[in-house]
Amino acid sequence: MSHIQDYAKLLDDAAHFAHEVEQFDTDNRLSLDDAYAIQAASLARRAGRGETRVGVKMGFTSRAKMIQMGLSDVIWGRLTSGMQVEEGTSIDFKRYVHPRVEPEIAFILKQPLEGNVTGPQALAAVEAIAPAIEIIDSRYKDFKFTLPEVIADNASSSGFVIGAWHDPHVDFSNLGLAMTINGRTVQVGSTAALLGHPLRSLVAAARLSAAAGEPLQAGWIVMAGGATPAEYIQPGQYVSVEMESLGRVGFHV
Ligand code: OOG
Ligand code: MG
Repeated sequence: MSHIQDYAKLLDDAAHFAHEVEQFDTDNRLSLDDAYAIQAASLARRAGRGETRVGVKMGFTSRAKMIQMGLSDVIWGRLTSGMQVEEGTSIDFKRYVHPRVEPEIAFILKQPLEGNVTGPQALAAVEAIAPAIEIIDSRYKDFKFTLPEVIADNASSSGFVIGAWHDPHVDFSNLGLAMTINGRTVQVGSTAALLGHPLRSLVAAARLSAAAGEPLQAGWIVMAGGATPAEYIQPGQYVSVEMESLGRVGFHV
């Protein structure tokens, strides 16, 4: 058990003080259960610093992300209050190791959502949807990791930026989107990249969170996953994502 706490401290310190760490499981000794236990223990340390739980992020829900990172299992991580970046504001680059951004769609729930639910049941629990940007920042050197390692590192979660909330009763199965950096389009895609329909990512979040004993709560945010490959960012940049029907969200670096 103690190595769980040791890895949790290693990764939490790396995130807190923005330094990179070496991979520690290249020989695949950690099970997925161990990896999620490290994630939970590392998040408990954040809670100890006053951060509160605000939701869940899904990872590797698009082929584009699976191919970019060379991993193909859907993973999840925990979102806290300390990770939320207000739309339109600036992040301090020094607080990150080597941040990347990716276009996502966010859900906010009006009801708890737990276990094996259908798409319509999931939709009925959604208060609103919004265009979003995830700032991922793997704590591992060169952004390279195995599946258990990235899970232990809270699925690279670092920040999330959410645009204006919209009524979820629009067809958001296949909305075109573009991510721009300093006005230059760097990625284009569609919400359909997320398991064929972003609602499937929410269905998976409901199942995986309940299985971990932390079912999705009313008021929680679910980030559905990157729809395109992620892009590195640099100081001085303005990053924005524009999504068909849902508008634009952005922030400064
Ligand atoms: C892992 C996190 C994946 C997504 O949206 O697919 C993720 C990583 O790519 O570092 O956030
Ligand atoms: Mg993501």
